Amino acid sequence: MEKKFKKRALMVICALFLLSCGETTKVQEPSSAPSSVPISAAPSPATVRHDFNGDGIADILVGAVGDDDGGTDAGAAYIFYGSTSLASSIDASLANVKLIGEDIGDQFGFSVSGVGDVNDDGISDILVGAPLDDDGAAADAGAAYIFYGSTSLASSIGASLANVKLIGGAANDLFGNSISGAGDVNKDGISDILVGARENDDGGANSGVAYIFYGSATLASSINASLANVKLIGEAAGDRFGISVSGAGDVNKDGISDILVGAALNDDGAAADAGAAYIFYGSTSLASSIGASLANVKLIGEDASDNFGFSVSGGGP
Ligand SMILES: [Ca+2]
Ligand SMILES: [Ca+2]
Ligand SMILES: [Ca+2]
Ligand SMILES: [Ca+2]
Repeated sequence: MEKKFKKRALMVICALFLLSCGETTKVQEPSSAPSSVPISAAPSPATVRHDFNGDGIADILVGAVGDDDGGTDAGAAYIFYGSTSLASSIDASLANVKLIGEDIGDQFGFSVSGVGDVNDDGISDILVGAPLDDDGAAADAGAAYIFYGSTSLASSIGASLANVKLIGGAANDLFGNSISGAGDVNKDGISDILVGARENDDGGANSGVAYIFYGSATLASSINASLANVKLIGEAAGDRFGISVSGAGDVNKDGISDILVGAALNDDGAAADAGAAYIFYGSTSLASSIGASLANVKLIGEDASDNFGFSVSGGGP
């Protein structure tokens, strides 16, 4: 166990080192940076946030990218229900629900988040990313899975049984490397979701993108990234826009939820890889494609290689 921990710590150090090596260095693959997952709270219209089994108590999610139940490194995510009598130590085998990755090497669970009630049935839902999933255009396009919360979730659920599978648009996009609830960014009364694909090339090689999918009572069971409601596109090659995403709450107090996207290798600060983070205000009339240069607010890293924006989180709904 200690050996495993040391290995993990070494991986994190290596990951941080790689990230600071500039645009010519590829950002670490998910396999070497499980600890970089931004775990962020998402706004939810429900009275109790992230209550996945509808008992009025908040629940939690934990990812395990190296779990082998679905094949080597298929990955898994665990749901533990909140309770007034949680034990001081709980083995993962005692989780209330285990969600299991589909295929070898998917790294399902690289990112996990409660996302509010995206299908408008009154119960909070669950989003899990698998950035090395290969079901999209080609290898490592990535995927993210929505599981609807329920008073009767099974104790073990394969990802192929997810209610909705969101599928990356192009090879090596790493769609699902970051995910989050978005709050209700289009103000239609239903929670929306965010999915980052930090190595998408639409704004230049590895500029990265972040997608907004609007919640709906009639989501299809499989949705390609090309059908996202809004696509936010990184400014410049190598920015890794979408390395982190989060609902931001309503930061400009106009009554609509806003969102936050990090781009840890953006170069607009003092020097290379200072990093940046962008705030996009929610609106009833968001364009379907928005370049990051049109963000409402750009937060800019201080010094070279700061990697500002590596993680982001909102302060509340
Ligand atoms: Ca609960
Ligand atoms: Ca729901
Ligand atoms: Ca909405
Ligand atoms: Ca707002």
